[in-house]
Amino acid sequence: MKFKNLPEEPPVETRVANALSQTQILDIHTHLYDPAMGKMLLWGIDELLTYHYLVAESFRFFKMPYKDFFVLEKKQQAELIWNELFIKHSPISESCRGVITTLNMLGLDVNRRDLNSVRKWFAQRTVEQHVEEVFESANLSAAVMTNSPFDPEEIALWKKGFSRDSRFLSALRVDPLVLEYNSVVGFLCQQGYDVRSDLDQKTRNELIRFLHFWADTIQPLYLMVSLPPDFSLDLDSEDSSILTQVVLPFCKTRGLPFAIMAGVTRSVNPHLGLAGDSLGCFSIEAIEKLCRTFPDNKFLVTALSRENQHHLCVASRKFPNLHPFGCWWFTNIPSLIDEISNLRFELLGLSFTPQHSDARVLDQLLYKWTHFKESLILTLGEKYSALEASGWDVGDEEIKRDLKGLLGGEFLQFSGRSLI
Ligand code: FIX
Ligand code: ZN
Repeated sequence: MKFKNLPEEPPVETRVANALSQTQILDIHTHLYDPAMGKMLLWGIDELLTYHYLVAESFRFFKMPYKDFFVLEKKQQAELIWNELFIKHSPISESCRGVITTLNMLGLDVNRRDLNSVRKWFAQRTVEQHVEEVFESANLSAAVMTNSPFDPEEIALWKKGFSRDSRFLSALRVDPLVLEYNSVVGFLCQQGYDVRSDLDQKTRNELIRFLHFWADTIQPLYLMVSLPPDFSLDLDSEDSSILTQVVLPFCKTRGLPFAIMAGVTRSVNPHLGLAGDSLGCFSIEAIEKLCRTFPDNKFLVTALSRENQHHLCVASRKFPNLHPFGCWWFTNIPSLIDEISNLRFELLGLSFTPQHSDARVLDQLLYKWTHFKESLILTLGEKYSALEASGWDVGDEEIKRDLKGLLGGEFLQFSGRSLI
């Protein structure tokens, strides 16, 4: 008797990698901007090299006073960073390797160690061409911007109006309102809102009118804030009054999720500017209380400290109105991405969004997503292998379905939006 030779199925990691290469990503949090917003959209080698992650790492080696560095032109800063982190040392940190992955994906020869030839290459490109190539190569369908209604440059652009690029979606960032209300009262009055320091009914209504105006103008997918570790979410605390009396009621009315990026301590070293922020443990108990007290609100939450990750997963098991997302900033390193994704897969299955890029420079989409995919192929591959060992065959279409959910679909579902 003859047996038909069944073709051997490729290893599950290969099947995940194949499915991944066919899955478009919705990047749910970046600091990128619609190209129509002009110079707000950063791209190119000098922006890549002066990313605040690399500035912080350079000062581990630099011997110069902080201010001598910050007064320099961006090009000169980039040269100092390139020499220190790429020429005098091997660029093994995650952010340094990111520059190498990025340049390589753009087809540049990094082994020449020649910054000027890289600069020349970028100088010949247009932003339109670059957006096209980066989105295609990273396989992104869209990226969510971080839009501030308190930034004069942005306000002017939105008020003037522009034709939007559908690949750039928006999110309304309300940090100054939530964290330092008193310091924006004057600004809000100038903008025509009749508000006072006191949160009386009139002021609350006016703040809600302000939020409606911005939601109508930019059509955000969600509202958002980054909170310090010691921020109190208690209902009767002064800290949370704007959040609980203005922002959450507004989000509920508009059906918009509220995103909390929890645990950033701003400016622990003020000399370093944007690179000077650190982290602390946030109270996940407070997040649980928020989800319990506001069951009609939806919360997207990411946490900066490693210690918060397990509790955040457990909290998400308890509250369907809580959606954990991303490996943010200091957790966006391979060892922690593996660890956090494993925790989430094991405790939540597929009901979360494992990553966002937080890209500040367009080109960073290339490395941030490539490095994340390297991890996902292994972590998810391992979960499927274990499942197969338990007797459940996983089909290729099922893998595709799951990846679609992880890379944007679950977020859209949670937000009450249709799949794109
Ligand atoms: O609050 C945020 O959105 C943070 O992501 C930024 O403030 C931070 O500077 C950053 O770029 C982290 O990746
Ligand atoms: Zn961010």
